[in-house]
Amino acid sequence: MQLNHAQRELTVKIVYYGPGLSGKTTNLQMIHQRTLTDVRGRLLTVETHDDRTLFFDLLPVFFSTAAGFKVKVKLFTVPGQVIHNATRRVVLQGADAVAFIADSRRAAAQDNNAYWKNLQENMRENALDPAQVPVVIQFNKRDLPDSKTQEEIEDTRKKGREAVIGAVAIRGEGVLETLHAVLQQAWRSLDARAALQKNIGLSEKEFLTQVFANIDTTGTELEKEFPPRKVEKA
Ligand SMILES: Nc1nc2c(ncn2[C@@H]2O[C@H](COP(=O)(O)OP(=O)(O)OP(=O)(O)O)[C@@H](O)[C@H]2O)c(=O)[nH]1
Ligand SMILES: [Mg+2]
Repeated sequence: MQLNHAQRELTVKIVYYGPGLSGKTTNLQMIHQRTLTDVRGRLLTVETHDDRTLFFDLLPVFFSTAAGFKVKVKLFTVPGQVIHNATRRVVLQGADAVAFIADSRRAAAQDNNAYWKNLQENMRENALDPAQVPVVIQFNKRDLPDSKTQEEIEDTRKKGREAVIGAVAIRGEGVLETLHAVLQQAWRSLDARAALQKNIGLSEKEFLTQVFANIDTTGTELEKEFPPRKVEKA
């Protein structure tokens, strides 16, 4: 988090983390597609020749609070390929919360576990306390054969303290739900540390409502709580 009182600006950083090809970039692309053009920044992507992220994807969303603070939400993804660990570590610096995108196929379990460990290591390398930085887990690619059953996902949810969300990111399913969960956790953690409500008058409800006022929630679980406005096509 960067809180600049003089400029009345708050920047919240969310990092999408996980193994190669788990669907991190796809999550950001889906969010970008559904975000109003006047508040969204560019989706910057650096791809290698085979479409995999070499550097990172960054998608900023902006709004102003009732109390006159400018809020920037920055969403980053890390490159999942094993050789890019140094880049993963750099991108993770200063993360306020993490969305861990796992591939829900059983065959991917080992990879998921390895990257979960890698996340903890890189948090420590960045002086982030894994116990302090909230993580939301998304089990993506639920459309593919051999993916975990709903029951197995429930089991994971019961075992850990993280929120767990099933998704089919290519169809946009579970994508905004994951974003909502990770932003809610981020707000709560920042409020505990920096008293956002007290210091800048930003409540959890205003934070989430402002973000999702700019995102088309049609057909998602968020539709009722954050009714979509008409979205102009980009
Ligand atoms: N079947 C299926 N394919 C998906 C889903 N989500 C993403 N994909 C595909 O999986 C491939 C990898 O997706 P990316 O979003 O590029 O994965 P990534 O995690 O950003 O990969 P790296 O940047 O290399 O770490 C692409 O071909 C996507 O279209 C899904 O829910 N189901
Ligand atoms: Mg990527």
